[in-house]
Amino acid sequence: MRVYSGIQPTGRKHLGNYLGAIRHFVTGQEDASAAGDDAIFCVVDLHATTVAYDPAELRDRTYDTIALLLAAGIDPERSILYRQGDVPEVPELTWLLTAVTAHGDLNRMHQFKEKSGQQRELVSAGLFLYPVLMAADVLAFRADRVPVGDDQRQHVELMRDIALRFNARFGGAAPDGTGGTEILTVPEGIYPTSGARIMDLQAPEKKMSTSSSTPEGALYLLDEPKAMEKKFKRAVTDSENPPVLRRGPEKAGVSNLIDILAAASDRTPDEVEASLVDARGYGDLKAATADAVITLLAPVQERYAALREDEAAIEAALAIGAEKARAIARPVVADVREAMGVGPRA
Ligand code: AQP
Repeated sequence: MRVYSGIQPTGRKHLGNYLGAIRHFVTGQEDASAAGDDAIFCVVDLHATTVAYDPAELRDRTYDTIALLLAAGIDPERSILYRQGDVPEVPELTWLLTAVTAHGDLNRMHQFKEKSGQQRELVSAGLFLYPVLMAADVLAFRADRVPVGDDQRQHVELMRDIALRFNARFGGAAPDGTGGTEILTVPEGIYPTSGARIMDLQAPEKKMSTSSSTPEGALYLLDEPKAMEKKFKRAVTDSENPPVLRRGPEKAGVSNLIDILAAASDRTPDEVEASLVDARGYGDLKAATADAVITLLAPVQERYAALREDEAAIEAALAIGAEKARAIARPVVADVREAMGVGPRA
């Protein structure tokens, strides 16, 4: 069972990234290792170039993100940890896969609609092709599982469609994937049961996000504990009187805090609600949530500080990761080229 996970080196990573993705990367590493298979982790610097960005900042954020993954528990000895731009087979595969990607499908991607609307100067072709690059990331490794947050469902469905269409067009398989040759593995999205969609603390009807949350609405993984406490204290709830400490359709803020507390303390939201029966008000929920999140992130913050300092050590780990990644991707791309009739006869 090969597990593939990617993360962008954009902005400061937030609690949604951690509970929806990074934490499950570590579980994926354990599962893959127990099954004697690879877990692959990629910091997707090429994806980060699809919106306006600063080159020096991109390099810094890439180191930040690698250090954060290491601090969270990714072990480059047991797993493959690489930087996307170090593996040229992936952009090559991206181009090859555009042959089986429908323009109309790319046009329907929510993320493209959202992010293209946010661009002030240029809506790049890269932003439009973002999901094909993401498909190439995963398909280049014939990964079986892709743990992601809920917001990536549409992209994962598209990469499955691309693999199925490729196998049908070039491997003689039926459209449902049966028969023929499975040149590309059709991966499965794995969505967390808790923490799949952490919402903005100030606008709880929107997801917590790097690009659209305010600094008060997003809880950054490297925020000082005092700042975290303050953000939870100011989190938007509702004006029910007496306060109702339960999830509900008109209670986005309270539901979000309960979900965060559940994910951070490894309980179900129902268990958290049961534990709150004697709480006096929303203040108790906010304090308990802040406490659980600070405790959860403290060891990550501590390890991060030491790891981030040593860029040479990060580069050394990345060089090994790139070599291991290329050794897997190279023959896959060779099979794709051969099936497509690109380049000399094999
Ligand atoms: N709010 C969220 N709740 C749960 N999971 C989330 N993820 C992102 N936001 C939430 C998951 O984090 C992983 C990494 O996503 P990314 O590489 O796209 O990182 P990002 O750009 O920092 O994520 P954002 O905040 O979503 O960025 P923008 O604002 O650019 O759209 C993914 O698995 C994602 O599902």
